[in-house]
Parts: sequence; structure tokens; C-alpha cells
Amino acid sequence: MPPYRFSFGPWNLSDGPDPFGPAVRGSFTFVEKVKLAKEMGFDALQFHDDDAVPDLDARSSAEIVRQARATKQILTDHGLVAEFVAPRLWFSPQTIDGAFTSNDAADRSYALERSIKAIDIGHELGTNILVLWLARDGTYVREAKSVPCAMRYLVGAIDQMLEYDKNLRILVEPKPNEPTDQAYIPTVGHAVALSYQTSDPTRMGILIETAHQILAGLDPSDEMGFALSFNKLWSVHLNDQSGLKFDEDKSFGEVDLRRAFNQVRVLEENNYGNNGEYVGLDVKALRTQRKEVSAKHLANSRETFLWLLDKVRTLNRRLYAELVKQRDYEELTRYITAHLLGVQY
Ligand code: XLS
Ligand code: MG
Repeated sequence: MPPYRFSFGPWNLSDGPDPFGPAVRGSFTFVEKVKLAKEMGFDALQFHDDDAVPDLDARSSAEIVRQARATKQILTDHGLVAEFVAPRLWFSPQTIDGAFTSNDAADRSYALERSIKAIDIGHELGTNILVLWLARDGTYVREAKSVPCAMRYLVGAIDQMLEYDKNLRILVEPKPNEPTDQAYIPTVGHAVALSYQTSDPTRMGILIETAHQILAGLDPSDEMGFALSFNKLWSVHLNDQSGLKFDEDKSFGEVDLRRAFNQVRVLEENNYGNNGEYVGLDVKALRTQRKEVSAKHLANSRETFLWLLDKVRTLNRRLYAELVKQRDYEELTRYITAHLLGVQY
């Protein structure tokens, strides 16, 4: 059994702005973030394209390659690798109405070109994984777009990426809302269905984020099990979420420990990681943290995963199977509660 390997993105270490107020602490430089990742026991970093190449839209292809190589060198110098690159398709004026599903053909071309740049950056960073979080591909007003038409645009763009790089693997990260009112690929089921519409479903996988499943009213561990049953769970963004509100990206397990336990259980029971998949954390530091303690959420989330892994591995599997056989689920839930609390059972 290979040990689990962990990753996060540079955006998970921030100076604390939110939509209602500015930064509240100093920022870490990229090199400081890489050092922190290594110190905290992480193995890889995840990248938005412009985390690796700042000011991407303003740069020539030669500059993009040069900057991406410099970023890769920093990773190598610190013993880390890149897990994936994700094009930032939600920031520029050209993505206001969506990226691949914008009603404007010029904007759709921008989204594809930007994604191709992200693929090129991935080459330089040594990863063939592209993550698509389809942030603005959806609507605020239902009548604004045609869904079948939007799906044709989306599949067409994905096919062009798959054609551009024959080794590329694309992971769709579904999320039901925010920033849009309704997203077009809101759930894991939609992402699986989308993958089968593309020219090469074998190169299409899913990244499941805990909070996004909760926002969709679904159970994260069941969604992981569903994707695993199609061999499509190729990355995760573990975090936590308190109910149906904005995407909180809380530390893993800090809202609902039992829900976190079940995510670790499903990953462990289905050999997640055996094909090189990482345990990614997409967690946000509380705005109230001072800078010197503003990386704890990452170390804590990783440690909680390992604590829960121990709980999964020390389950009394004979008792578990017997209770399922007896269909005594009341006793099963009691046993799990006792086990999580460390109560002698
Ligand atoms: C936002 C997403 C984002 C992606 C990476 O809700 O979780 O952080 O994971 O682009
Ligand atoms: Mg995420």
C-alpha cells in the first residue's frame, strides 16, 4: 500500500481578503509557500495557470515557457512536483458571460486559447493533468443561454484540448453555483455524463471537492464512491462546509467529523492513490488568523486525514460485516460513533 501523497494550491495560503473587506495580513511569496508546503509534509502543489506564470495574458509564448521553467525549478529545488494546472477562466473581462459557453464567439476562443496555454504550462511543470473548474459556465438568468448549445460548445472545446495534446488528461471539478446562480456542470453525475460525450472518455476524469457536494445537497463520500465506480476519481479537494451558503473551504473535518471519516473510508476502501492520485486540500485560512499562524489549516487538514485514516484502518471489520449481515444498522451507527470517540465498545 503506497503512502498517501498530499497537495494544495498556492491560493490556499492567502492574505485574507473576502468580498466584504481587504487583505488583513502580509502575503507569503511563492518560494515561501513552497517551503511551507515541504515543511508541512506535502508532496505536490496544484496550480492555476497564472500561479505558475503571473500576468499570463500579457506574455509571449517564449516568456511563458521561460517563466514556467523557472517555477518548475523552484519546485524541484524544494523536492516538490506539480499535480495539475487549471486555467483561470473566471477572471478576465472575456469570461464575464462564461468561458466555453459564453454567447460571444470571441470570448469562447479566448477561453480555448487560455486553456491551451495552461496545457503548455503543464508540460513545462511536468504534469499532463488539466483541471477545469467551470466557474462561470452557467447562468444568472435562465433565458440567457441555450443549454444544449452550451453543451455543444463545451464538448467542442474539450475535444480540441484532447486533440491538441494526445497525453492530456482532463479533470472536471463540478460545483453547483457561485459565482453563477446555476452552473452547467453542477454535480459529479453531470461531469461523468459530459466525459462520455467527448472524443476520448478514457482521458476524462473528475476532481471532487467536499464543499461543492454539500452545496449540491449531496454526500461527498457517496459522490466519491460514484466516481470511483467509473474509475474517474483522479483528484480530490477535501475541505468542509457548514450548510448551504457560500463556499467556505473550511479545514477538513472541522464541521462534520463523521462526514470526513466516510470520505477517508471510501478513498481507503477503494485504493485511492494507487495510480498516483493525490489527496488535495482546498482549504482557506480563517480571516481572523495572524500571518504567522495562517498555514495551520493546511497542516491540520492533512493531520485530520491521517487521524481518520487510522480510524478507518482500526475498524473492527468482522463486527462491521456482522452488523450489516444482521441488518442492525442502528447498532452499526452506534459502533461507528463509539469508534470515532475512542469509547471502548
Ligand atoms: C472554487 C474551486 C477552485 C478550484 C481551483 O470553488 O474550488 O478553488 O478548486 O480552480
Ligand atoms: Mg476546489
